[in-house]
Amino acid sequence: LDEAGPARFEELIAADQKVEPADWMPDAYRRTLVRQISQHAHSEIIGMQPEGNWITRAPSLQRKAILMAKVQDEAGHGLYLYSAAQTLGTPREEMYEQLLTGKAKYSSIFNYLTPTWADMGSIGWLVDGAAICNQVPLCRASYGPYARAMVRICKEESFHQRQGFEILLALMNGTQAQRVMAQESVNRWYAPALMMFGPPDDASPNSAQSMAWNIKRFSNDDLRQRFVDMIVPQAEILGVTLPDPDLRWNEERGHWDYGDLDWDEFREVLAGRGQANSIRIAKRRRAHEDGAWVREAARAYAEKQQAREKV
Ligand code: FAQ
Repeated sequence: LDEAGPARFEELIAADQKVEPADWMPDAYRRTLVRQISQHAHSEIIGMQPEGNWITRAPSLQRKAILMAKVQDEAGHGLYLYSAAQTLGTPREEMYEQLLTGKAKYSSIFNYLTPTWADMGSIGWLVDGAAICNQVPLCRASYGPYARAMVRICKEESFHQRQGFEILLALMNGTQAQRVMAQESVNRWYAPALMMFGPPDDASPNSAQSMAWNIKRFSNDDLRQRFVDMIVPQAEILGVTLPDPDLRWNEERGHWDYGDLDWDEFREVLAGRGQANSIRIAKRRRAHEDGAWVREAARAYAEKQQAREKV
């Protein structure tokens, strides 16, 4: 038993320093981190599907190469995040199991369908844009392995956002039909992207404790506001209209006011009744089963190496 552990933990948090895997930490801190980091990893892995849907149909060789690189980055993000979560003592197999059986959550946003090419633009611009707003502060999260993983992830997300913006810009500079396609897509992705930040602060049960532990640095609503303030001028440059009649500059607050979001829709998606929940999980299960031989081969190889080292 590490008697100095609890006091040392409090000191680290008070001094805004990093907690490392071998340090003592409260069970609830460990559980919160495993929950958040594993859900984040699952989001990256499931998040490959909406865009993976367009790799074979990208409109040019260059667009296809860029999209493939982006989807591969998402796989990489998922893998570093599973590694970060494993340092807290939860085996990767257990996290996979939670995802495949529907016990673990992943971001609501990946349960929306991607019927048009413009959706690749909207995902990059709005979904990666929201991801960056949410994740840049996580580079300062108190748990060292999570914070460090976030640094590289955020750099890659910035490239992802720019490529999405550029897809929409090309469409908005294209034909009338392309402009209509871009606007229609932004109409579908705007509100779900705002919901990515989670429930409003007064309905966010985890925020207060996560902020006290320096895991979250800003509340869900503060980050959502930051995102709205960021995308309004970008929408102007693109020439798209954000589908919110209540969007207006508030001189007093120095921020953009925005309309209420449909939190019933959010709850429905979290309950598994979004457009694509069952498609996403079925596809993930199939991919996991198809990959069984790779895991077996890797295990057999590791055992062989270990046996050799013993000789
Ligand atoms: N979807 O008390 P809070 C990406 C759950 S970006 C589903 O406020 P918390 C990049 C929440 O888990 C997307 N569930 O919770 C990419 C909790 O349930 P629980 C992933 C949500 O944790 C781009 C309950 O509601 N990013 O993948 C959502 O303090 C393009 C109550 O909520 C991250 O995961 C939601 N939107 O705050 C990839 C970032 N919101 O667990 C491919 C890290 C809330 O108690 C393509 N995570 N819930 O059963 C976070 O920053 C936080 O976990 C929040 C939620 C802010 C998401």
